[in-house]
Amino acid sequence: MGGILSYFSGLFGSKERRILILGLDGAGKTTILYKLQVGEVVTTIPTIGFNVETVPCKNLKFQVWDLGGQTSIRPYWRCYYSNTDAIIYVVDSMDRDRIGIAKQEFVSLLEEEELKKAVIVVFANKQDIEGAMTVSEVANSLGLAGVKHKYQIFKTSAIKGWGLDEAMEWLGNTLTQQK
Ligand SMILES: Nc1nc2c(ncn2[C@@H]2O[C@H](COP(=O)(O)OP(=O)(O)O)[C@@H](O)[C@H]2O)c(=O)[nH]1
Ligand SMILES: [Mg+2]
Repeated sequence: MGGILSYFSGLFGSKERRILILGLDGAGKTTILYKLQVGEVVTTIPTIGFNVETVPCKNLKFQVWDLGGQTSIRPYWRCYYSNTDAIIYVVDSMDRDRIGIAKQEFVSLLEEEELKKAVIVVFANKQDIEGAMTVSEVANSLGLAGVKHKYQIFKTSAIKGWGLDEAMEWLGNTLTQQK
């Protein structure tokens, strides 16, 4: 087992943690999952028909799927919400056209009863691209200032690996301090 695995589980303590990585399609979620190198990514398609990527990494369990689009499958997302410790919400900082939809999806996540206690980490992703929205533009577009959950936003580039370790460290610290 590589050092990265122990690095991650070290950050999060011994308690089991469930982390959802969510955002619109194309935001960079799958790229982040591979970049974090937490383990083997297994893609399953629940009968209802949306892809869920799962990576179990010792005491950590990452689950990833795309938000937006088909409204008929939404109710099934709830099956995955219980006992979620954190949500990593990934935003494509270049996608100005869909930032409004990204916000709507974000707001509905935060309204979910089962996610009330989840810590929120926003990744303003694709910061390596010139002309991308800044972190504060992304924060404003999502209405982050009004969020009741514990949250933090990070500037990331999944491709370059920028900001990922910093964000995971913050999350690890925040979760271990909580309980
Ligand atoms: N330039 C750049 N491209 C990225 C970044 N993250 C993801 N991408 C690209 O964006 C596209 C969608 O990424 P993917 O991880 O499949 O998004 P997902 O649908 O959220 O899983 C791919 O072509 C990625 O290579 C980033 O930080 N910078
Ligand atoms: Mg993907």
